[in-house]
Amino acid sequence: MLDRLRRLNPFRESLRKTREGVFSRVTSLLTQQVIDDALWEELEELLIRADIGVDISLDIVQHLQLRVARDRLTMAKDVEAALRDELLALLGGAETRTIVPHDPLTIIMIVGVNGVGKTTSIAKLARCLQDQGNSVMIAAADTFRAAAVEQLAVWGERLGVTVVKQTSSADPGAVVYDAMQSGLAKHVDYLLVDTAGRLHTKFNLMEELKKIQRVARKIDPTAMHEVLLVRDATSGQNALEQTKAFGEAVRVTGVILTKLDGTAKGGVAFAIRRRLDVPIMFVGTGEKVTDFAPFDAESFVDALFSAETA
Ligand SMILES: Nc1nc2c(ncn2[C@@H]2O[C@H](COP(=O)(O)OP(=O)(O)OP(=O)(O)O)[C@@H](O)[C@H]2O)c(=O)[nH]1
Ligand SMILES: [Mg+2]
Repeated sequence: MLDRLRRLNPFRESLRKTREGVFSRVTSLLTQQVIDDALWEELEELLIRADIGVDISLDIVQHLQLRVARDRLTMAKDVEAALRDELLALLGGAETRTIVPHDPLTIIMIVGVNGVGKTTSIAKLARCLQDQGNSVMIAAADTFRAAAVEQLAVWGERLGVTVVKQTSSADPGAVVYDAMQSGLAKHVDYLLVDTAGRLHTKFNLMEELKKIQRVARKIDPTAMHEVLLVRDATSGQNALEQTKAFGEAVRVTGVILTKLDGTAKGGVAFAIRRRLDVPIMFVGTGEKVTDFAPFDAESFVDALFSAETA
């Protein structure tokens, strides 16, 4: 029974390190009887350790203090419930956002710095969309790294998805243009665009993203319908600047948070949400194509606190 319940929450296993490293301590801290300064200090420290960020952790503690005073809370377990509320609100509440299909072809561009898991996430997303009964095509617009097209071709074969490609060093905009024409001709539902990893500080590379978008708009002025920024959870607070820079170059509509399974700093999700002000839409929970889940704030917060219940 417990196993079944555990499986229901896709974040339970991937947040294990964050839960065991930090939030189990938060829970035991909040079972102490008195609510005093020492408790607040320790709570703040633990939240910072989970990589929620110093400013956000301070805000959370301040809100909790106000709430304790206002509602005359005396029981530590009430503080835990209030903390869960705070965390949920930081993630934008319980409402989830999914990809809205665009007729006749929904184009989703995947962007991010090097090695964060863009190509793997494309395969995972393709599979997820297929599972929902959609037809999918992939544009291999990472023409920069020699092995990138090959990597996608392997995934394409495995998933039964057509990968539109040109020679490496081809213009990524041209690849997308071709792929859009082909996708429209073949009446596919979704076109996923893989892009090269790029440092957010490299002006030309950020301009290239805008150019890909401009080319796509020649065929469909409403493109891109989604721009998903892939963020590696293990890179923590340091990488928040890149998150912001991508948002300034293209209209990022959502985040895919990868490698959540490899870190005790899963709290970075809260910092990303606040910094970028777009929802986290999917989470990568491992290297397998099935290790992928739509983001759900309630399950995420719940998995931070408890290993057992659904
Ligand atoms: N543990 C874990 N590994 C992941 C996850 N997502 C991707 N990876 C691994 O991260 C590595 C890089 O993944 P890629 O998909 O090639 O990353 P990329 O962003 O496309 O890389 P570039 O195209 O070189 O910028 C691979 O070894 C993946 O298996 C995840 O959610 N969890
Ligand atoms: Mg790649």
